[in-house]
Amino acid sequence: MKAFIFDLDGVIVFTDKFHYQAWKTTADSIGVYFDETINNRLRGVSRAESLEIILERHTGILSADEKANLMEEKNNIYRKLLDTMKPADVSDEVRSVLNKLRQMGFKLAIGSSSKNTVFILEKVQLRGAFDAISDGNNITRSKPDPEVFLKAASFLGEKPQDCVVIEDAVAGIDAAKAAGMITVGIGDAASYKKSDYTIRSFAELLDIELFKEPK
Ligand code: B16
Ligand code: MG
Repeated sequence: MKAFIFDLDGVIVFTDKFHYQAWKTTADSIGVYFDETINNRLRGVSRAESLEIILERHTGILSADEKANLMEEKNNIYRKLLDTMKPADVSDEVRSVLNKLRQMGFKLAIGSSSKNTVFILEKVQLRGAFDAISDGNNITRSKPDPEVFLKAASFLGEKPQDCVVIEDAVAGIDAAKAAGMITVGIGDAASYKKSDYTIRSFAELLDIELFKEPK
């Protein structure tokens, strides 16, 4: 293994509560029912696809402009919430594991669907922890398509088969497998059968026997 590619939301930081608040306000503004169960379906899914999931409960038809306005409204609310983030929002455990992996000589990258990746990393002072960032701004197809992870490997100058992906979303594990990478599931993805390895805490990443055959 030469490199580790980390998903952002649900792995390094936990911004799902902010996504929820922002989508809830936006859904309320057009009278569409939205709750935390529906919010769980938005994990790892792009902004545009998230809106389509929310609009499953909308009776009328919205134009492309109306949808773009709703996404902008949601993102403005979300960015205000992200603006409250600070370095303490990343655990010492996460920082310590990233430092240890780097000391061991591994390259580190982010592979996220979010277009707010750099903003978030700067707020929590982790921008410098990664050698490359592949995110929602450099892809045309979102997870489960492998594009975001293949671009991350390419930015790092590594072959896909030499990369390990750490993901919390089922769509993210599918994307990493489609890219030919080794997968580590955490959170929701810890119980997903396509995860080659599962971890219950971030620190367990250092205990995985990555050089043995996966289960
Ligand atoms: P944005 P990840 C994903 O981040 C989130 O899990 C998902 O809920 C969100 O819709 C998506 O980013 C797009 O985010 O609106 O900021 O571009 O898990 O891929 O790091
Ligand atoms: Mg995620």
